[in-house]
Amino acid sequence: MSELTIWTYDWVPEGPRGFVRDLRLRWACEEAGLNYTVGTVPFDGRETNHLAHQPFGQVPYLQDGGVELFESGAGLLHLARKSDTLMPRDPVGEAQTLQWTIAALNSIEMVSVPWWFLKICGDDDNGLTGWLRQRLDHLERVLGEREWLAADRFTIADLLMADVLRVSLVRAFDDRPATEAYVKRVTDRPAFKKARADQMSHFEAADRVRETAS
Ligand SMILES: N[C@@H](CCC(=O)N[C@@H](CS)C(=O)NCC(=O)O)C(=O)O
Repeated sequence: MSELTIWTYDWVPEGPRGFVRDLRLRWACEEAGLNYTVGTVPFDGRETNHLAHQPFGQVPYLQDGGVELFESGAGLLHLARKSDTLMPRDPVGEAQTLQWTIAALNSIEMVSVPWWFLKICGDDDNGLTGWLRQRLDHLERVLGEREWLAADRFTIADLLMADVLRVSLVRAFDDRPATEAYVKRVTDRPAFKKARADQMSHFEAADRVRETAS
């Protein structure tokens, strides 16, 4: 079996820890029992130092033997081919997983990230608030009717949607009990807890290296 390497930064400031998107790939590997190692690229100079691997200077990217790919969503779909723990193999279950995986990225995160960014920049009631509210309200209705987004079971669509929704400002935006219960249900999974703890340890170890070097 080929060696999986999840690439992330060698260090990040405290704010994004626990949310850096390598966590999505770690989490999927943990769910599926796939062995992986973590590789690092320097955070300092990220704008230019690894553009050959990730054309926007971001992380994560994934290496699987001779295959290399960026975009956390693409990485999840790649991993899902390796294990039906991540995506069912029947055509209906697979189609549902694909559509909700894309929905997490292209219907929710596409609004939630710019909204969150404007909000932390101090633009509290920014022009995206109504748009995000509408998307989250629709999702609340869907999640009130089912436990999982696709195929009546956990899939990468839940992993991704819960990761998009667990951002504290998004979570605190109005009261949506079904969404809150869903985020809790998905992030209560041991694989998420392990992936998050491992990411925190990775950056804490980097703090110690920096302290020794300075
Ligand atoms: N659409 C990309 C987004 C990647 C992304 O936003 N990565 C963040 C870390 S979670 C990053 O590298 N930020 C540093 C930067 O943009 O300079 C994906 O899902 O992989």
